[in-house]
Amino acid sequence: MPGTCVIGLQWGDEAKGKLVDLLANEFEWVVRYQGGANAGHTVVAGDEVYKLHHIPSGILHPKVNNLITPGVVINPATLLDEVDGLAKRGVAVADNLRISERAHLVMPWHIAEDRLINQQHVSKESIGTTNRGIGPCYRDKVGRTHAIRAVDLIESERDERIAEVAEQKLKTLRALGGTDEELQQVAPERVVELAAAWAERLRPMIGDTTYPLLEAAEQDRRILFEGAQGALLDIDHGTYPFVTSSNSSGVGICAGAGVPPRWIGEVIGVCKAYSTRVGGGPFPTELEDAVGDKIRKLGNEFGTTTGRPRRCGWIDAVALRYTARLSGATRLALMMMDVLSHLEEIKICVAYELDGQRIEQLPCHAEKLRRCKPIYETVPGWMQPVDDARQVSDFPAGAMDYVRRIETLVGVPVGILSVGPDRAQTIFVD
Ligand code: 2SA
Ligand code: MG
Repeated sequence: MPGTCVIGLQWGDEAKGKLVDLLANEFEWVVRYQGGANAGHTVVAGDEVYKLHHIPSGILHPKVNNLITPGVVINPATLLDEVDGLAKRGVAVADNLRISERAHLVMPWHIAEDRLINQQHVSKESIGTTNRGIGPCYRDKVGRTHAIRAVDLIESERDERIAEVAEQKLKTLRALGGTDEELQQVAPERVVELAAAWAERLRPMIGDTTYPLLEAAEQDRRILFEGAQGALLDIDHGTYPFVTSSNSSGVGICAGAGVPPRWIGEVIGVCKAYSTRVGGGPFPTELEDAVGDKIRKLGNEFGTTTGRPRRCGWIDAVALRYTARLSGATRLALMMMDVLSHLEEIKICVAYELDGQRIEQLPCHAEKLRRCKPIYETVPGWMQPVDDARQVSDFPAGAMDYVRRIETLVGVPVGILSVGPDRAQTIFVD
């Protein structure tokens, strides 16, 4: 089967970028198929740290063809910054990156709308978006009237189309109470000019990705699909409304990439050995105490895109069992095992208590999930560093007991363990 996917099973930041970079060598194609510049994939190669938002993590491997397919929303300015940043460090981008002409563009008004709407609360709390214009861009895509796609940048009626939408958006932003600066940012003449500059640089990269990808799949070429965010943030299946605006669980691959399900074989479900969440929304196993602070510090749990401190807590097997099944995970990758080495006691959430009843399934309603109290199993910490581990036999028994317990609770075998950011700090489990 040609297709392998890397999917986050929690609320994002599971270290998917590291894994994709590590696996990319074995693939001819690496595909980003949903989300946008809200993603922040950190890849460490030797002494170099790369923070990628749009560009597939396969870009660091010169032989890999990288695709950004129709389901992604692209901020052209951010994408170009990323291209330039990589070029400065000797990573050539132009030849091995193709952007789908069907992909929608995040325009300056989307960023302003995101900020203005994000201040409002849904069910007592703000979603806490990344303010990258993601929700407003996907909303316009589905609404169809005000959307701009990559193809529009390179078509002859570009200026008219953009000016027309900008006029409409000016009215919207005024009504939402946009600042003078925000209104200036979306002035039609300004955006028309910006778009012309983007078009000139992006034209060689914009094209069809669907036929080449279908051909690659039909010819049994190896394709790696790189998920962004995590399954609990899936617009249809996550902790709605505290989610992102795309299908970030395994079910999103086909629609976002434009490949039928028959070509997807392996799904690597990536999760941390604990949980984190950034932004608002229920988080049953959250630790608002010194242990949470310790995990944040040891795991350097701060947003790659926004620098926000991430909320930290224990691993949640109820949520993981759900997202692993939903995403069709065939293997788990358990990341950041090194962080738990410093904890005397470790807890695993095995079920929830909701209104006095034990439940083992994730409730759909955010308010219900907020009322869920985790039922924990407590295990002793192994209190021994594991960052030098290179094979399973290097792990202390307590660490492997923890791994085995997680795989039993989730119902999927652990195939990969990670003990640090470096490529070498990855252990493949037989
Ligand atoms: P948005 O901006 O509309 O997608 O926000 C909606 C919710 O989705 C969450 N979200 C994320 N959660 C974790 N990591 C993400 N990417 C960045 C990273 C985040 C950062 O890799 O660190 O730098 O802050 C990501 N993207 C979206 C978001 O927090 C909202 O809860
Ligand atoms: Mg991230």
